[in-house]
Amino acid sequence: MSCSNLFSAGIYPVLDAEWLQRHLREERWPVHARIRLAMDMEVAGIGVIQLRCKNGPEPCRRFIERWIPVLRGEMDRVRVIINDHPALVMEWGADGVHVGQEDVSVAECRALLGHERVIGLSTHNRSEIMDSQAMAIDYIGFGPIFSTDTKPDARPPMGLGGLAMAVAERVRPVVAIGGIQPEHLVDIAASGAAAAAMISGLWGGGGRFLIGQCMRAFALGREKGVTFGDDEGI
Ligand code: 3NM
Repeated sequence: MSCSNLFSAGIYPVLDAEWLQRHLREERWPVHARIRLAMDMEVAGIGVIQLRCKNGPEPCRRFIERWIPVLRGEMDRVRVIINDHPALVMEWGADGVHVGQEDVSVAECRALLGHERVIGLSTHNRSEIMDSQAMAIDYIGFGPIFSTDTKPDARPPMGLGGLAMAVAERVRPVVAIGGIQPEHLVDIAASGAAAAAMISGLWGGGGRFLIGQCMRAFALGREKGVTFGDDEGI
């Protein structure tokens, strides 16, 4: 499928079941708290959201059950991507899947999902990026850019230099991930990444949802990137 509009907002929020439960007790939120979050993302113009759940089949099912109806109810055009589980994408009528290097293969995902749905693939170095060239994917995740506590088995950080390399390969739109905080977004965007995928960095003190602030910073970085002559990055 085409990625146009998918990353127009620059921020790719990842709602991670484990992180949200550990830090914000998401499983206890009243439904209106989820509705409020979805409305904030809709108003901001978010085009794609990932539901990420590494907790096993039953907790994942409940997490998806809590979120998909709310996202569908409150958001008109958003694409909902589910991490790791192409079968759940079909079951819930979601819009795509994001897989890692060791997960279900892209070929299997594409066979199950058909050509209209989105497939994203995590990459961590040039060789994985080059290998992804022949795959039927719509975007690559690239990271971790910075060190992160969210993914205990994350690889060593690649930094902004690594991100510049990933963008320069021009294989697919690059979504930067890993340790990204609001203050990094100007540089991430200026480097030509199509978007920043964020888990912990979306949340400020007291559980404040920082989507507007993040999007403004990304937009500023895009302008800066264009100013410095790198207007073809996305
Ligand atoms: N994937 P945070 S890093 C899910 O490098 C994930 O592929 C990574 O969480 C990769 O925004 C990461 O809180 C964690 O750092 C992202």
